[in-house]
Amino acid sequence: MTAIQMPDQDHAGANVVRGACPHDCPDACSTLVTVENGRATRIQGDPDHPFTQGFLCAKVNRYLERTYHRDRLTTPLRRVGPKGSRQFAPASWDDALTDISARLRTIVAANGAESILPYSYAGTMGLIQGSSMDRRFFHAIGASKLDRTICSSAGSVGMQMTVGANVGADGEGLPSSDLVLLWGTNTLTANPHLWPHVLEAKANGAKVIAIDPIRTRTADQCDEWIAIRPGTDGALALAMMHVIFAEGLQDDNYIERYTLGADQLRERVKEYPPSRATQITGIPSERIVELARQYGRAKAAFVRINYGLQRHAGGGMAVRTIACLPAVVGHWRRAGGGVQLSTSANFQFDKKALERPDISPPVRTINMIRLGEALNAPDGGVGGPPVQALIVYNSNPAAVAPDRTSVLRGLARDDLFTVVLEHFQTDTADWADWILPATTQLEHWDIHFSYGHHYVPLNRPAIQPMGEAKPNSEIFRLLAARMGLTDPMFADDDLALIHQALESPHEKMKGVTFDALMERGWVRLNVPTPYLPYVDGAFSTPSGKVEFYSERMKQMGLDPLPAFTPPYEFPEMVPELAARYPLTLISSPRHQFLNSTFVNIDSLRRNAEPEVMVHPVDAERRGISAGARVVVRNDRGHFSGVVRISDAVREGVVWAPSIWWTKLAADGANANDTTSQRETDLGHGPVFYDNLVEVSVID
Ligand SMILES: Nc1nc2c(c(=O)[nH]1)N[C@H]1C(S)=C(S)[C@@H](COP(=O)(O)OP(=O)(O)OC[C@H]3O[C@@H](n4cnc5c(=O)[nH]c(N)nc54)[C@H](O)[C@@H]3O)O[C@H]1N2
Ligand SMILES: Nc1nc2c(c(=O)[nH]1)N[C@H]1C(S)=C(S)[C@@H](COP(=O)(O)OP(=O)(O)OC[C@H]3O[C@@H](n4cnc5c(=O)[nH]c(N)nc54)[C@H](O)[C@@H]3O)O[C@H]1N2
Ligand SMILES: [Mo]
Repeated sequence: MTAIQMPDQDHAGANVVRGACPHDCPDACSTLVTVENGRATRIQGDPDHPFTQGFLCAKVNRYLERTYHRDRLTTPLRRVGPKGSRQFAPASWDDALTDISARLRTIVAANGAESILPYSYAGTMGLIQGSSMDRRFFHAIGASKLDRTICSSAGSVGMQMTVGANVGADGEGLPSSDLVLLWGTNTLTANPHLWPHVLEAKANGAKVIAIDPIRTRTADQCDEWIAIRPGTDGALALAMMHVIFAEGLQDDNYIERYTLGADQLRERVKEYPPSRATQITGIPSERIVELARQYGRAKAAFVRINYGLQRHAGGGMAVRTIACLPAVVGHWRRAGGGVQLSTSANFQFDKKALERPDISPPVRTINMIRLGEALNAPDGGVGGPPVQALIVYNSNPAAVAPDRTSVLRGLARDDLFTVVLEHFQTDTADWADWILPATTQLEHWDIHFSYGHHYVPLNRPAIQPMGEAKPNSEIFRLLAARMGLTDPMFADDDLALIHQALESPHEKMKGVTFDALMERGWVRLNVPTPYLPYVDGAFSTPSGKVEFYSERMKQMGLDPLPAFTPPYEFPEMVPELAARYPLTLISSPRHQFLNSTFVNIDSLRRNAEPEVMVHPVDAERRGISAGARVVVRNDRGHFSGVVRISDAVREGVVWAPSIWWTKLAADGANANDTTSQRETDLGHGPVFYDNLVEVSVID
């Protein structure tokens, strides 16, 4: 089993340990942790890392406060009161493992192993603590599989349909860019290490424009804010292409050589003159024309889309449509040009060796955003046995999953056996039968990828585990042994797993070796700086070209050409619903939180209450005054907050900075009490921001 191997001193005199930020963020920072007498005393960004550039974000600057928090879980806890009563008693690991493995065996015997559901996401993005021994364990016992769709699947598939993979432009090319569109992304909050590169572009003369229904802190820093209606980005991109083709601003040579379906695209965009897009997007027609000209005349426009804009019914199509733009104008040819949704598909670790999908029998797959349905339907929602055991790690579904009412009804089932691996007693842990204490990034090994740059980070443990906490990998190793799994793959320790992940024949992984990672803490993938993935085509679509026309989309029964797909809850499409619930709720991250992580950190929550930002016109119509307590509701549920009245939201839009721990909110609810389990057009993703509500003052 894995003993924590403490690292040697990295720097003469000071015990500084090289690590990696584990959180779900494109920046995947490299860190330096100072350790004195076995205690971590400082964490900082690696000054030598070209993307981290020596600074950390508001949240991870508090990582030590989080690690040494008074509420850290330090022993296994067994439920001793009724479900959800939050009554637990400490127990030994031996008792915990004995009871959990016995319960799982009984459940398998009664209903088959598919009645066990793993539930995890990106509490840590580490490959070892996130997707290695856990996957082997669930594959070996034959548990149901989980489709991990909650964040990025709509956009990822959108990129795959157009350019072939979720591989986009390199942020380090930004200094060469002459126009930057921050499109549906709150860079300063969600991707702050891109910002220095944006500033370089700006210093070199680029205009920086934010396209967002909210004037976020990022939009505030841009040259311009374009206040688009939520869920309408596809229409804007189509109208831009309309103008570009109409005015001859396209790059015919690039189109000819590297794209498929240009004639059909030209025909399609004729259907989207700026006047039509104005009706859909709410952006004045002149502004759309001007934006198209700015884009068409630029030499290397950098379009940063992130995941915010794809959380609507047509999220996949919107990303696919925007991803057509750089091919139309040929900007993929130049540093600083192109679209970036992600860089993740460049990281070609040997995931099959880590996860061993080959040992899984054919089993059903459950979509994680439909957890409510999965727990409540007698057949898990997809056919087969009911879900009888839920094993949660790296996720807090009672706060983050859509349609919370339904999720909670499921978690409250007396006949559901729930195990939660956690650092803290989260909203989800409250419903557990067993809570198992997990280590944090300072206490275990890991290796990471990034979805915003091209460097592989290694994380070395800096301190001993707190109390009896164990790494996820170790907990699954121990469970595997108790379940009678004797194959040597269940004994691989974390360092062995890291080595296996690095055994990749892929060209981009050349030079990414364990020794190099140990020495520097991070290694750039084997790609040039900046990396121009499509400078001479080489798209990984079936045709090898940018697919304006997609046969695969057609086969899925979808429009093979870019189009505007309205939100499910687009007011003009659902007038009766909109009469009752006229406002669109966006519940994107609060600056100081990382999804629901850090909400329990005093210095980050600062006694704040959940807030609801409302436009002055909408506030006046409802007689809402600043500071009032309001309830936000629809037919799915409600939550409350304190009102801020501001024209930083578009009229018709409300913003509830998220994702609150419900037990730290006065009413025990959060924005996901109002969100739905519906799926996006591509990738079966969530539609968190496709959500009509009404806001009213609480008397
Ligand atoms: N501080 C902090 N950083 C984070 C996170 C966090 O919780 N906190 N979460 C991390 C995770 S998991 C992710 S996936 C990324 C997400 O990173 P982003 O995608 O940047 O984050 P979001 O805040 O979800 O969405 C960004 C913006 O999209 C806008 N938006 C919503 N709907 C639309 C639309 O239809 N069109 C347009 N144009 N804009 C729209 C929102 O108003 C918001 O300002 O950030 C990561 N980084
Ligand atoms: N309304 C609304 N809902 C949303 C979103 C939104 O914008 N609005 N955003 C969505 C998005 S983009 C995402 S990615 C999801 C995020 O959903 P989750 O991936 O569930 O993210 P977190 O809420 O941060 O919860 C992660 C949990 O993992 C735990 N954890 C961290 N490291 C470890 C570890 O090493 N071991 C174990 N056992 N546990 C660990 C943390 O303590 C934390 O409680 O939420 C989604 N939900
Ligand atoms: Mo996410």
